[in-house]
Amino acid sequence: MANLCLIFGLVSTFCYANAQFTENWAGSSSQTFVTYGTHGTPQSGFADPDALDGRSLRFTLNPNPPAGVGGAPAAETFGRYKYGTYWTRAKAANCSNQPLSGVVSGIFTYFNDQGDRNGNGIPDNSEIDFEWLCAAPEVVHLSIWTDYQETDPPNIRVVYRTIDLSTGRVLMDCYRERFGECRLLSAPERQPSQVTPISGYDSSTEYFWYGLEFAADRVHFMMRGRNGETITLWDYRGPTARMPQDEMHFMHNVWHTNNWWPEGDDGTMIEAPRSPVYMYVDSSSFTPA
Ligand SMILES: [Ca+2]
Ligand SMILES: [Ca+2]
Repeated sequence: MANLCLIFGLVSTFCYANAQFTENWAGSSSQTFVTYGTHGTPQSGFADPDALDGRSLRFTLNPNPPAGVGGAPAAETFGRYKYGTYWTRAKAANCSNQPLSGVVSGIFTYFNDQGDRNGNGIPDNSEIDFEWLCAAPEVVHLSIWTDYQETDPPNIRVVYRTIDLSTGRVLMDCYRERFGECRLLSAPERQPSQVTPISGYDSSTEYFWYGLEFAADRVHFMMRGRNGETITLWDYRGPTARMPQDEMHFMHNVWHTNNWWPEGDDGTMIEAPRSPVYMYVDSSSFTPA
């Protein structure tokens, strides 16, 4: 149906929901994404010499922003999607002028209407994430969420992988029902055990393509190396119960965290940024399976 929509140029909700799209962020607005944010500003069409087409979406996170993801400058698709392939060329927030800043850059899929379609008694939280802490820009955090309940502490269901991409070393493979806990994943849930390193990788100084293939039996996190080669970060083949069950918005954002710090730190690396912080998105696409 996607092809028919493209061939005939049909415009309907049905075609829109099924059409593949690419958003290069060259214009001042998008037909595919809504942008917003009270803790900063999304600016599409930003003149960016490092963007392939000279234009990007630049998120500015204001100095001294309130902590938390609410209010983050963000881009979110109007439509919701499930199985298919997602790619984004992006550069995460850089805080080298204040290395203890607690700032998260995210590329992710998300939907949460507090329903419980997987029937485990916990509100569903369908979400698949790439995230970077600016205090450790060589490390990528990958996660696959199914549930999140706003209790104290929160009741969560998430599988999680952390990789130092400058060395290719997998720092953590976990299943969690509580923050901080780490239950061992089964073998099909933690492949590959070692990732192809990218020499000098720094998510905050260089653009890279990050990709996600979501299928009924697989969540495949990928990126492209400097020569265009595809690198598998995590080829997750876990039980269906650990994969999102809803169609999700495709999103990007940047925000201040005051309770998440890099592994090995003692919680000092979560200062509020005192000057503006920027995340850049050059191109974003979704292709249905
Ligand atoms: Ca649930
Ligand atoms: Ca662009």
